[in-house]
Amino acid sequence: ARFPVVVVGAGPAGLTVGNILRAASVDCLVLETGTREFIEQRPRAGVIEEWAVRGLEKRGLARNLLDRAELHTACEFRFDGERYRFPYGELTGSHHFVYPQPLLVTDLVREYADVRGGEIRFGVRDVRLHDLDSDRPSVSYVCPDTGERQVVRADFVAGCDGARGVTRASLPPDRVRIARHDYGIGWLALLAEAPPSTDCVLFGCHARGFAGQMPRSPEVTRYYLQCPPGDDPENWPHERVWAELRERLGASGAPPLTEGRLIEKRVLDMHDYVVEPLVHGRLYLAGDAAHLVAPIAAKGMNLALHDAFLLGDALVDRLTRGEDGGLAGYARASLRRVWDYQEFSHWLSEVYHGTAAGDPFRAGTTLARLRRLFTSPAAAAAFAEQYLGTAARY
Ligand code: RFL
Repeated sequence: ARFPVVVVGAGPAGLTVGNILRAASVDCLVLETGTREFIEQRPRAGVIEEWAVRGLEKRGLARNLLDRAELHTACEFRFDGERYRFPYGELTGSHHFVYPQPLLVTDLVREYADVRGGEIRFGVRDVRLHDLDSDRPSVSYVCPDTGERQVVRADFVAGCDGARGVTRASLPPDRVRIARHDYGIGWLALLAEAPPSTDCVLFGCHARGFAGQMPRSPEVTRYYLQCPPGDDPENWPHERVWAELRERLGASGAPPLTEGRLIEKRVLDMHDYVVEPLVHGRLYLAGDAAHLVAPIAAKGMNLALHDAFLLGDALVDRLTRGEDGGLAGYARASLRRVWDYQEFSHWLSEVYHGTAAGDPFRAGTTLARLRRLFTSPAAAAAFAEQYLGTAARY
């Protein structure tokens, strides 16, 4: 078999690339290790920036999202026992959309496979990339039904297989630089079967550690609790989780937290990485395969969509009109936003975690950084721009 493009991975990045290609009648094949049911239910992100929604809308991929997403125009910081609402919508005229990632993935799979007639193979095993340096690369995989290895030839391979995929590992080690940052911090990521306690995102900056609330839907709310890296989720029974959330998100005048059954409990070791170059021969990396940003500022899926818009459009230009400019500029255009978001996450990490570092000096500077957001209009405007990703140019 031969396809102009083989896309490895059916997450937000891979499915968006696939949809852009199919809209231009470019044939492609998406390979995915998970089943359709699995990827349509895997809970993860929820916050999508307005420019990313407009990018999806422009490509006919935001119908359900625009019908169903909630709009967020403010977040709330809690520190020193007080609540501080940050109305970024008023400051910028821009807002966040909250739409759970599994719903977006479901929409993208349906549109790609059922509407635009794209091919996708689920449950593939042991994916390998071959001859990336040549103009005839190929991808092989073991077929789940027959157990046989299939080979697919391609003109281009899009590596969209996330943080644990194989495409990044196919780059020759002497030709890549992986810039990595470890925060030395864990986050217990929780999903509670409960409505949000407050209608907006909450950031609790507390001496006992960070706590966050991110509304996902009227029925499900995400919470985070800072914990030691590598901590065992079993150390966090229901009572301990809710006692710690109450303590760290406590503030005068705050409504009590709405408790509910915890339906997901995982420990994330907070780290970031950026792979450079993003391109090797005919392989183009996109999304978490290329760069991971810890969920500190809810940026990961937004960056995956940004890459997918750039790469999808560039592949269409190349394959339908022979224009190479988009592919040639892909890595540079992607990485500008990536590094900007990495820097912001780094900055915000100190706001979240500085008061719990056990160092009175860091606690002092962290509180100064927090207070500045609520006393300096210039600092507030800069924060809002970065939080929403609205800078005109990267
Ligand atoms: P994905 O979504 O991981 O998709 C990759 C797909 O590739 C498949 N795969 C393979 N397929 C073929 N062959 C292989 N060898 C393969 N290996 C893996 C996988 O099964 C999967 O289907 O990557 P993509 O498309 O780059 O999208 C990235 C986003 O998913 C990620 O950045 C976000 O989830 C990050 N993130 C958040 N981002 C936001 O923008 N806003 C948020 O609010 C937000 N919250 C979060 C998050 C990530 C979290 N976790 C789990 C780390 C909250 C959490 C808890």
